Amino acid sequence: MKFTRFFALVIAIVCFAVPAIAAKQVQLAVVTKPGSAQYVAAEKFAELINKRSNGEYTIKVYHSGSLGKETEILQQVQLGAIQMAIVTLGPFDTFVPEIKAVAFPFLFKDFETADRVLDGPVGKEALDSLKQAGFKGLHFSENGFRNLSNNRGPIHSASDVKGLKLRVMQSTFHKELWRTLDANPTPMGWPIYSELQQGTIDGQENPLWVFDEYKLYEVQKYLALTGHVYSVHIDIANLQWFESLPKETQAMFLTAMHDAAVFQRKVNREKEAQYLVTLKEKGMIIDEHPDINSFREKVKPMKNMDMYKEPKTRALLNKLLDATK
Ligand code: EAX
Repeated sequence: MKFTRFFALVIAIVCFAVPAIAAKQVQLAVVTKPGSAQYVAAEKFAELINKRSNGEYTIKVYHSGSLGKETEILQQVQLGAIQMAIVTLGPFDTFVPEIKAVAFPFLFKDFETADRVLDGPVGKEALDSLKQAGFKGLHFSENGFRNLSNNRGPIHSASDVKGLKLRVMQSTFHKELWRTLDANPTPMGWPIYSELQQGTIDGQENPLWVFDEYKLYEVQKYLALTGHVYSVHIDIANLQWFESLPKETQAMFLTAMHDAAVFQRKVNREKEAQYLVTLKEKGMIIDEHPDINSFREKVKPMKNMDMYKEPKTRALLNKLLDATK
C-alpha cells in the first residue's frame, strides 16, 4: 500500500513537475492592477506566448505594484532582475531623454494618427532609442488621452490651472509641462488615491479608464476633457536577455506583443464612451469642451525649451511633428 502510494507520487511528480521545470518562465511587471490597460495587454501577451510556444515559455505577470512603482520596475528591467514590463512612457524620460518627444502635447490628433505614426518607422526609431538604456522596445500599447481633474474648481481654460497642486508622473517632461501651464506639479509614482483623498494634492491627470478602475471619481470632483497628451505604454524587455533568445523566439515575442497591443488598444477605445457615462453617474462635474486652444497656445513655447534642444530629442520631435501632419 505504502509502495503504491510512493509510486503514484513519483508518477505524479514526473508527469506534472517535468513540464513545469522545462517551461521557461519570464517575469513581466506592471504597476497597475488586473483590469487596467497595462494588465489587459500583459494578459493577452501571456496567453499568446503560452499558446504559440506550446508551453515552452510562460509569462508570469506581476501586478499592483508588487515589484514597485514604474521607475523601480524600469530599474529592475534595466538590471535584468526581471525580463519584461509594460510601463507608461512618462517615467522613461529620466532613462532616455529623447523618448519624451513622443509625449509632446497635442502631438496626435486622434487614435488613427497615433497608430499610423507609432507603428511606423518613426515609432520604431523611438523604440530603438531605448537601447541606450538597456531596454528592448517591443511595441507601444495604449494608456489613452490624458484629461485633467481636480477638487479646487472647474477648469475650462489654461488660465484656470494657475497654482493647482497637481500630481504628475515621475517624468522630466510632465513636470515641465505643468510648470509651463503655471500649475504646482509634484512628481509621484502610481497609485495616488490616498494623496487625493487627504488633499495633499488638488488634482491629477489621466485617461478615462483610470478614473473608473481606480475610483478616482470618489476623490475628484471636476474633470475637463483636455486630452493634452496621448499617453502610451511601452512594452519592453531587458535588451541583453532579449538578444540572447533564439532568433525565432525573438520574432515570436515581437509578433505576440504587436497582437496584444492591437487587441488592448481596441478594448481601451471601445470602453471610452462608457467610462464617460459612468463618471457622470458617479457625480463628477465634467467639462467636455474645455478651451483646448488656450492650452495649446500656452504650451507652444515648450518646443524651444532647453530640454528639446538636445540634438537627439530635437531630431525625434521634428520627425514626429512631420509624421503627424
Ligand atoms: O496607467 O502614473 C500614471 O499616471 C499612469 O498613467 C497610471 O499608472 C495609469
